[in-house]
Amino acid sequence: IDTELDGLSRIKLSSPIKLPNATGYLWNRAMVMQVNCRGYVNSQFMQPEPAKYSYAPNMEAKSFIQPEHSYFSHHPGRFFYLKDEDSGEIISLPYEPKRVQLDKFSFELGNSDITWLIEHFGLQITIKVNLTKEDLIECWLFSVKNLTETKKNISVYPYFSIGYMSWMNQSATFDKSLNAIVAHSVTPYQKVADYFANKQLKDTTFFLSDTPPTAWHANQKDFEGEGGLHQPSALVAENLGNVEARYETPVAVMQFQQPLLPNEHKTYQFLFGPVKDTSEIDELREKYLGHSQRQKAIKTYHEYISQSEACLTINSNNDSFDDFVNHWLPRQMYYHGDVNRLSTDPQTRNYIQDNMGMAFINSKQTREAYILAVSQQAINGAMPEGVLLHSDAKLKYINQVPHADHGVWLPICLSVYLNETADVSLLSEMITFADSSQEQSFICHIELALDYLLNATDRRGLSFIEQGDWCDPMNMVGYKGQGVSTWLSLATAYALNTWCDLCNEYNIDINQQKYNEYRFAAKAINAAVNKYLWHGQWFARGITDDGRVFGTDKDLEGKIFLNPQSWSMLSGAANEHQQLDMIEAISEQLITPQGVMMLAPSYTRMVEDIGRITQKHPGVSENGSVYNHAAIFYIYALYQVGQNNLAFELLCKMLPSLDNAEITGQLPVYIPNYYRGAFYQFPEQAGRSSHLFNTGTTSWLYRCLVEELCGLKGCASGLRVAPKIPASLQKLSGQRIFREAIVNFDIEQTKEVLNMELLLDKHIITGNVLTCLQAGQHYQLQVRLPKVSEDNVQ
Ligand code: CEZ
Repeated sequence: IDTELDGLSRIKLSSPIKLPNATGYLWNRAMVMQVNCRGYVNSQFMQPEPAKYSYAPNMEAKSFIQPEHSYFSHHPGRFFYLKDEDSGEIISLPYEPKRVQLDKFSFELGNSDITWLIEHFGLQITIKVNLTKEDLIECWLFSVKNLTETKKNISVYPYFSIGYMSWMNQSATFDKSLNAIVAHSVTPYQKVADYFANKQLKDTTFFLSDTPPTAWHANQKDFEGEGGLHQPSALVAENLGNVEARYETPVAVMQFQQPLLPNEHKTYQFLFGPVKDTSEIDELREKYLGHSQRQKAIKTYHEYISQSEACLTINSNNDSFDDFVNHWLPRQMYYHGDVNRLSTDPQTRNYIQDNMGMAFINSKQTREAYILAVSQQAINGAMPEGVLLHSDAKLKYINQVPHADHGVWLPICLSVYLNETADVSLLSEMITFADSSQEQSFICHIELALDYLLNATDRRGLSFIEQGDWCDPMNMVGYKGQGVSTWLSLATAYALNTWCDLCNEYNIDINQQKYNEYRFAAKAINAAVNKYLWHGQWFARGITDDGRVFGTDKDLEGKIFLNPQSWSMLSGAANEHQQLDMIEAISEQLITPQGVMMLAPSYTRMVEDIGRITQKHPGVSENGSVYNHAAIFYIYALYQVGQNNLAFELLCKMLPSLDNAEITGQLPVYIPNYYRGAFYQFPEQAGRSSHLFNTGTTSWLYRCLVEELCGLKGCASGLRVAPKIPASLQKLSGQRIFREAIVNFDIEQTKEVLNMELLLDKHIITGNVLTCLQAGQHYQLQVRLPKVSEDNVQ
């Protein structure tokens, strides 16, 4: 494994065996593909609901992208069998399905391409894939060069899975005029109405080549024959048998017989994707086939992904940390903000948090998203379960279950938007409701959401949890209508305080009585949480429908939950003593080498007054993994209470790196939604990555880096400077783009000062707010900080 920094970094893996599940991902607004180092691919496109064009060999359930996705021998993939015609030996590239050890192997993840560089049989092979900016197409390049002194005779056989398309109708054959294998299907349905709706579906998958094949094969079973994928029978004969699939599982295989003189090389270009009809294949061929078309597409796609550049670049003298922060993290944050995890009804909390991250990249998009979100609020203040992104979209899966937390996110996340832009005009936008054409200001929408939350409380003033809060699968604590959530109560208090703080900072015109009411309510919630839920050293997680307090020392499993502790620091419920108690309990029970677990011990059996979370495998997802979204809340909270050393330590643990790759099993190109937890129960699996790059972690992590670690946070009058540098980091420099001003900064800890000193373009700044920054101008900021103590308590 090795990393190379060439402007934009490429992450390289030099073995297909060491990290067999390692993946990279590419996306555009219409599709996403996760590519495994061994050649397996998981891909889907939007039409507008997520759909497949390269299916598994069996009927697949439609679901969201799952963690710890497992690969199996007939898993969809893009493979290239390669026959040495002189010796008859066959291998498959990049590695599956034949699994022959290759002389040289390198799996390389770039910003906008995924590439393998391979050597075997004296041949040098490059396989590369990229997407396009907006079309539904995978663009592949296969090039092979003879490195030896003798002439070689080879056959290259791309094998692209099409899979089980439909039980009603599926077939595939070679279309000579297109030079493509074309597989047709009919999406199964029952209702007549669906016939009309399905008419627009892209039920055809095509695989097109720039070179006419020697022969082809489109029938998966027949191709394999008795040999199986390891020794496909169809490869025994000199040429493939040109076999169609007629209500048989399609596959796209072509054969290119090719002599190669010493040093000679040959390149093939392939296009693969879904279409509605063959005329679309023609259009795509025109647009993307050919050298110059390919170069153009690569460039525009690169430009698209490069829009992920965000507002911070750092240099901390740790290349892999910097590379992740400067490049891979914004890339992942942009993926979330720009395509909403490829769903048409993102959960409201995800939508709002993912768009918080967008405020660091392209704040206009955040603005539009927040307006759209409140336009789907009910006039009684309830925020929807999910935000519908187009007119035909419907609330599906998890969005049909009532969760009680959707109202808290807007005021909390809005503060990043305002800090980045100071755009108070958003607050006076007049916006209608899901169930009323009455127009109300954005301010009013926020207040309605807060009022709704305040009304959804029990006699103690604690928030009802219904069938879940931030924690989706905590669905049976309150399904009878009585159970309450500590976390949601605290999040409500925090949302109220955040809104009041924003009103002060940005001079928002809020009725004084309302303001007082909110401050009072936040205090009352904090008091109620202390009264009913503080148990010894930490806050319990909630009270069930039948009045059982859970998440305390009395429980054998699920004794301590992370979220209530983190959010009590945010809401102000925890005093300093409590904070220290909680931090100690967390470090004893929840900290692992990969970060902080979200609860412990993980549940090993169903608890019927808690719910589905307890049925998840211990250490997986919400049942006590290092759930990074929860971990980043804790880190953010630690920064708020001045625990800067600990916050940084945990933040570093969260980042994937080449150093911990053998434990996590993934490459450092994204934060996974979790690392396996249950550290004390199942230590052997602990630390494994979920390999799932959909996570609410990214925007909060970026927020921690910008606003807390670097301490370059916007406010009404400018850029407030208050770095929270840990003792372990002597110096930190970089660039912060703030309201279009370019601020190059150098932060340094030194014994020479007792208080922070700021120089802007060599002029001393009094106070810590840079009020004079102009868009388009460059500045040099020097920050000298007194030496930070190693002590965690600041
Ligand atoms: O989904 C996430 C949600 O997208 O789980 C988080 C929640 O805050 C996010 O909004 C914590 O519960 O069992 C389930 O339904 C799970 O809850 C998953 O759907 C979970 C997955 O990690 C999906 O990415």
